[in-house]
Amino acid sequence: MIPHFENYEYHPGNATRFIWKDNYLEIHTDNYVILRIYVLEENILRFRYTTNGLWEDDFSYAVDPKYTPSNPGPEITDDPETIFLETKELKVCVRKVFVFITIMDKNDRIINEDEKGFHWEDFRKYGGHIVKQSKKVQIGEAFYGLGDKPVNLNLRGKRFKNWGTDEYGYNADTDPLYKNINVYYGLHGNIGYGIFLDNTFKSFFDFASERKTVTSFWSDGGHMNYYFFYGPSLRRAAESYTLITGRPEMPPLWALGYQQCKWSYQPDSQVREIADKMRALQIPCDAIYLDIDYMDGFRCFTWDKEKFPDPKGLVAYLDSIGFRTMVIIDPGIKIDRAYDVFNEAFERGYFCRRADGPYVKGKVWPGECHFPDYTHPEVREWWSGLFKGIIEDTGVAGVWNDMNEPALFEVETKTFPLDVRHDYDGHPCSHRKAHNVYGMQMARATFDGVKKYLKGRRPLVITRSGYNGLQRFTCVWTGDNLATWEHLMIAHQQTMRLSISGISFCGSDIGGFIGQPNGELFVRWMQQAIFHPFFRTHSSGDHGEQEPWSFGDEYTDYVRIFINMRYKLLPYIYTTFYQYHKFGTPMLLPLSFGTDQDAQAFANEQMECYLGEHVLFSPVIHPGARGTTVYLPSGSWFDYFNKQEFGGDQEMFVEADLGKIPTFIRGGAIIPHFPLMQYTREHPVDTIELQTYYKEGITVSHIYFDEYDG
Ligand code: MIG
Repeated sequence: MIPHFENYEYHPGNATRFIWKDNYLEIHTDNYVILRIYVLEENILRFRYTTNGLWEDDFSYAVDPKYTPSNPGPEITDDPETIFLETKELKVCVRKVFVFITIMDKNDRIINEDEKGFHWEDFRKYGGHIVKQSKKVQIGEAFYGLGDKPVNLNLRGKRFKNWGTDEYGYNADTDPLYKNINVYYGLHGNIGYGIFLDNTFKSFFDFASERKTVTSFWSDGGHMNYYFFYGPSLRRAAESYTLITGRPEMPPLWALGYQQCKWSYQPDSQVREIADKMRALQIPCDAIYLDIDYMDGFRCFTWDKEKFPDPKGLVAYLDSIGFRTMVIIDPGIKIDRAYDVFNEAFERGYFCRRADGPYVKGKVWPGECHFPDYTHPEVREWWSGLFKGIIEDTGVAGVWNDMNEPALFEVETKTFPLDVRHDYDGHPCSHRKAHNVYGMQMARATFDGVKKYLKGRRPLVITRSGYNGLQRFTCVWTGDNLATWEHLMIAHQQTMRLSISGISFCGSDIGGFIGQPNGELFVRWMQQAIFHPFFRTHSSGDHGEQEPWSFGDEYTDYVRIFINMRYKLLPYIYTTFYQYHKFGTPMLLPLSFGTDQDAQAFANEQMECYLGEHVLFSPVIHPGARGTTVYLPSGSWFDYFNKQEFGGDQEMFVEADLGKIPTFIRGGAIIPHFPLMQYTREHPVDTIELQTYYKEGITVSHIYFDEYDG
């Protein structure tokens, strides 16, 4: 008999036998449920369940193909009630009745424990299961993660959905947004861990919202398949997460410089004017963006012949004064028999089809479009090849992928009908399963193409949507935010949250996309963003200007001060990127992730954060504010602006007029600085200033440098 809790809710039966194979323990039950517990590392486990004894192909877009588990063999024992699996760091207890899981550290402290554990519900409408997992909330437990959610850092008390959605002008608490990042962290006492649900169906996470003592997660289809990462520090849990889902290659240095964008700079003469003005006003900048209006009728991979008659000449001119050119590419391909890209994809059958045959049709900027199925390897290969023109022939340096949730106009669901078919790399499925990976597979194909035609130079790709693991291919921005003070705070929360969710290379539209900031808000946004890895101003252009000089000379001067500060700090930021690339360390670490002290004490800290190993900052986020309160962790700290020294373990108000963002350097640290420059390739850098912050004792600092591109 299948035990159940409520109507239509089922649970595994009792364990009847268990067996160790290669790198997993397989536990069979008396109702056909099988659980596999993989031991990938001493601190990393994977749990996989089938409800009927049948396994799907073990295929994942999230897991880095370069990852090879070290597969340490655990010790396995049992007694009449329980099966025990022990690694050097963990003890997993599987109760034989209903196979309930408890994960403990080696001191028998509970890290994570099933409540109902794995269970499932019929999903008749769909003809399948909703697979669920529920865990007990531990005392004082705080929760983090989930990518781009626009809420306070600690997720406790809230419920979220992951189903990528184009949310123009979202607000605090809007859910879901563009990205589908199924990883979260728990922290109680000094015990931190992470859980990654590798299931691409619409997924939900409830952190003690529905029931105060329970955290649960579930997906509208597929199998229960999740990874567990033990810290005990949250930082190590986050590093372990990217060990599995991958880390990015080093970006070119210019991609960490300041970038200027607008919807849209046009025609080409305006693009030149903006770039010239940056140089004339001595505001450092490394890249300028072309939004959708550079195209001919929004046809991807074409140029508007009137507004941009000589793209190669434009790009070469920009390059000559130190600007890289970035262009936007959307997934919608205009249905137009006179358009080569369309014809090729149409004839080769590369567009996504409805279940009953025809290509799915949807309206976006170009009008009626079809959409490539980026989950097909041959389609990705073809897509990559399309970048030859833009990159190799025209000289563009990188590509911006938008609308790839995928977003559709004029339909209530804002996306494809659910019956649409996808190849899913040889595992054909409907849009239910492929929706959340569509944008990531587009960005991946874009990355491969840009990389190929840059011939050894390093690519920059930016995406709006994506799934876990997207960080291997692309950086992200947070989409269509607003020019409000609330959004200044949200931008920092999202950026910190993305960073701990494996995606450090992230940033917001500085100043806000919708509406116009005043000078004060723009300066506060700019000074916060100098610490965000992706550093770009963007605006919708439905109002006035949003360039560094748009708010009057007084504000222009402040903006220049902060962009200069970013450039001076580039060797430190580049080194921090290297630590992310090499070890998966999040570049932005909220206090609870960055501390070596009592992490739980910082469980609810909202805005203060580390950039890399030695810089601590706390943005000012209120209009008219004269500063903000900062907590200095133990040790000694120096105010970056006036070099005043402070003891740690104290909270204090830090005065910060518009010319300052509260920033502290750890005592003993050495922070490498570049000389002033207008763009990263201005002169070969042969001098790096090492700013040394005194301490009696030892602090280890790092510096990484290389060719910076190629
Ligand atoms: O329907 O390309 O989030 O950054 O400027 C709007 C135009 C489409 C949305 C992006 C925004 C971009 C805009 N795009």
